[in-house]
Amino acid sequence: MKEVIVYSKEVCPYCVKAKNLLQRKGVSYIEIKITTDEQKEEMIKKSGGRMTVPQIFIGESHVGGCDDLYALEAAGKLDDLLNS
Ligand SMILES: N[C@@H](CCC(=O)N[C@@H](CS)C(=O)NCC(=O)O)C(=O)O
Repeated sequence: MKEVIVYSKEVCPYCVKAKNLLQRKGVSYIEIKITTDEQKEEMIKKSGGRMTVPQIFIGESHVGGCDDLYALEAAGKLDDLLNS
């Protein structure tokens, strides 16, 4: 399975929802809790300018936020992305 990275913040319902889906699927992930401007800038740069959390990366792919993650799952594409 590819490496999964979730940029999050301490108080963030969308982060909780996204992590819940990953946990339900048994996917382990690295969580980067943003506490510094440097971490936020890193996330914005890596995500092509997205300002909200969560931002989720699977391998080299930028998935996007929570809604994007659930959309991939609904389309039946998340497992392929995780395992390909
Ligand atoms: N549609 C986005 C919504 C994300 C969102 O609104 N996240 C909130 C936190 S739960 C946020 O980043 N607010 C701005 C901020 O905290 O700087 C998604 O599905 O990820």
